[in-house]
Amino acid sequence: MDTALREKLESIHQQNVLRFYDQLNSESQKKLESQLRALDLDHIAELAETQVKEKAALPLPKNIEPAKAYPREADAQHRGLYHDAEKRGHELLRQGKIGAFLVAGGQGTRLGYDGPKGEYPVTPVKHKPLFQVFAEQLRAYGRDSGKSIPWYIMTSTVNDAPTRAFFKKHNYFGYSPGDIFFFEQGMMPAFSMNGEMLLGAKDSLALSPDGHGGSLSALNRSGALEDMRKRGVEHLSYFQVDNPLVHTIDPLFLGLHDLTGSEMSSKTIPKATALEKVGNFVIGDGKLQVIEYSDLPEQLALQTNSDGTLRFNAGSIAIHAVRRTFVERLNQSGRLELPWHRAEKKVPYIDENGKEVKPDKPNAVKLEQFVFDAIPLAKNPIVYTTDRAEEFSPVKNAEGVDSPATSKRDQTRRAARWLESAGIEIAKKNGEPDAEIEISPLFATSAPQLRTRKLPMQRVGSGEKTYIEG
Ligand code: UD2
Repeated sequence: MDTALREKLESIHQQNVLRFYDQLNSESQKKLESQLRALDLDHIAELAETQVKEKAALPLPKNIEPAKAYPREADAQHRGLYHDAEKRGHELLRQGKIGAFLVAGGQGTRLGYDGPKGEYPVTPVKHKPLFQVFAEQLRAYGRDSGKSIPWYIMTSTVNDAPTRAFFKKHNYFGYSPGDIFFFEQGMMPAFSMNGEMLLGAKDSLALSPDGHGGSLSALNRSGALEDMRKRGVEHLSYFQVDNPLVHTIDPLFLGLHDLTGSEMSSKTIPKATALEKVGNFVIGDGKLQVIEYSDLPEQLALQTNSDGTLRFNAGSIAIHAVRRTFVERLNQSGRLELPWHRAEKKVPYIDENGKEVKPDKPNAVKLEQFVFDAIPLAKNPIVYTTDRAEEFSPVKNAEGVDSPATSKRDQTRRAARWLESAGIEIAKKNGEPDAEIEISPLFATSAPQLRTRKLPMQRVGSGEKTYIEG
């Protein structure tokens, strides 16, 4: 080990991570060294003091008001703007100025799936994995605009190799491999409660992904931003891996984002319940921002308007449009200045005697950055309302709400609605489609597009499993 690194660790009181260094073979020594070199150690020292030892709660804005959002459908006031925005969105696509950005650093653990979450089979009839749903949608949008869409996919250290192998095994789901740019997100060490970095093994820090906010620095570090510049990509259409209903590309939303000069735009839906586990769009001390469900004071979350609707009703579904020059600006200083969210967790570690400890209560602090914390730093950020039934049904839990079962139900419901809008009759039971229905994104990416297609049937009967191929 070079003395400079050792001295640096000593100077920031983190030399304990080298406790077993001299016993390690040279490969293991290199591994630990490269993990340490990947960290900004001055920053680690600062975070250990300010975020770990001190239980610094994120300061909430003093004045919290509901945020205003653009309506889903254009009213008289917005008709002209929405018309221009949709046109602009299509133009941006034709000119190759839109890239897709999937953050897929997460694993399917909560679903009982031991692998990248994007591999999880999610559709009701063909059981397509999440990655395939997104790939086919993006292929369809690229085909329709005559310009293929560069696709940036953020993985994490644990799932990068499996994710790449999965895409390769499936021939990139028909995507051109040259248009997919995989890159890894940053990792953060877990800290003991007294601020020391923990070892997960004698030759490894206890590392975990640095949150989806880290995607904004990983874009820069990985060369993805450079790739965007070369290709002339001006905006990223950002989405998360767990929502198969997402419209990965939405010309109206992207056009609105561009025409309003917004640096970061977001989609919102009315919340299902006051305490639903989604972030809340608010105006905090005059600035648009998201306050996570766990941070919004309950008494605010429960407030209602005189007509009984929720006062804070704008839920965040983690769909954004982000201007490339904004991401460049955020990275200018060399450090992404987003707040760190602190969580106390049970993290297995190697103690001073070299024994592995599996704690039964939280023993460590993990720090993550959240992508939506960039919104208050953006110029002219806007929020646009979408429809839950059309665009949000994530798979997060093995059972119950936001599970594979509810998501499949919602995918079938949406497909049934699209077909009904084209005059197809759907068998119903208690008001619900009595069938499982799946429409390939290559056949149609929206109800209006579906209505332009020649449909292979007149009706969907009881108990049928219907797949409409693209
Ligand atoms: C997120 C939002 C919540 C709401 C909800 C909508 C946060 C903190 N909360 O809740 O406000 O919008 O989504 O579904 O975001 N990911 C990475 N790297 C990481 C961490 C996460 O790639 O280091 C990805 C992960 O693969 C997934 C997404 O980010 O695609 C969501 O992460 P999560 O499951 O931790 O967020 P969740 O469901 O608590």
